[in-house]
Amino acid sequence: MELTETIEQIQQEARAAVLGAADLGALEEVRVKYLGRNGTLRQQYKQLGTLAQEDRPLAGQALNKAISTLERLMEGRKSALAEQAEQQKLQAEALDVTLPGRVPAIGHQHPLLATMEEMIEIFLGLGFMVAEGPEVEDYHHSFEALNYPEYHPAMDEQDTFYVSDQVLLRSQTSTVQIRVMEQQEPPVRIIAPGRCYRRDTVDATHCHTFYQLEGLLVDKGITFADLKGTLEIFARQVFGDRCHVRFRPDFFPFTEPSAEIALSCTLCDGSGCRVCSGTGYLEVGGSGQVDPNVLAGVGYDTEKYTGYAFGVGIERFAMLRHGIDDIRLFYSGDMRFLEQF
Ligand code: 2NM
Repeated sequence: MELTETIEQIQQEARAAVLGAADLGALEEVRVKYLGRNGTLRQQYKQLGTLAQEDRPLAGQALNKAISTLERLMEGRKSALAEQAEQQKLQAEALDVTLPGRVPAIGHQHPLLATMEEMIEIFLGLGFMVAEGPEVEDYHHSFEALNYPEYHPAMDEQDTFYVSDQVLLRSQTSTVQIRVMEQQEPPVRIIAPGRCYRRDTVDATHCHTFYQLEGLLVDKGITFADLKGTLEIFARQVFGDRCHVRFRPDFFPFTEPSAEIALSCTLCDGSGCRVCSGTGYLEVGGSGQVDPNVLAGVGYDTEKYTGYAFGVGIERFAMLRHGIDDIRLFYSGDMRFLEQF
């Protein structure tokens, strides 16, 4: 075969290989194979010597041309493949900036705690201070100091959750108020908000664990009228000016006289509805003049000082405030419920 034909053949073959190279790596292999120092095409320079003197220039030119053509083709292919690789890389790293971001989950206050804080704020505004005490109490602060005679039937519903004979979970935050009175002389003007425990069968309105806010005021010349006025102001600040506070006689060992506290139903304005069972009123707690035995028990001079005390269930207020009909929802930990607040 003539050298020029061989060159032509190799060039065709190389051309196909260049165009068929799938990536830069394959193209480099093609380059080495044909244009490398020992590449098929460059090897042809050696053949030039075997030709007759007069045939060499033409064949040499053909070889030079074949090489430069192939080099140009190679350059073109190389930039096309580089461009393609760049595109693929960009595509792999593509970031869709229009995708919605991941919103971090931010917690918020539990509805019970929020209600408690609102109630606390109102009493702070009325000049009360917040007192705190242990949730695990002794028999003395739970019953004895609160004027419960030993084995009295009124202890029954609270006489539970014993840790030992003399230690139990507190059933009311009155225990906190006793502890404060033991520490200081009147005037005393405190509220004790917190968790309490009681013997109760769980249903839509009762739970063995619940939250209470109690208040205590002891000073010279304190009467039942002070209690009524204070609770009326409190109720109106929570539920608005139309809210009316009803007092009905009740019994507690630690107060005398004692009264049940009920608020006119804010949902039906007292005309009777499902929430207030048609009565127009909702019971929220108890109250009374502190029994002189309780004051004497902490060493106060009962000839000089009188006082009033009250206790309300925080769940009740939270249920009224949000229209919640089952107390168990508060303790369920159910995010579908909690996320609504
Ligand atoms: C209530 C109802 C009535 C109360 C009594 C006392 C204390 F410490 F003076 F004895 N603190 N809280 C009290 C009175 C609590 O809750 C239903």
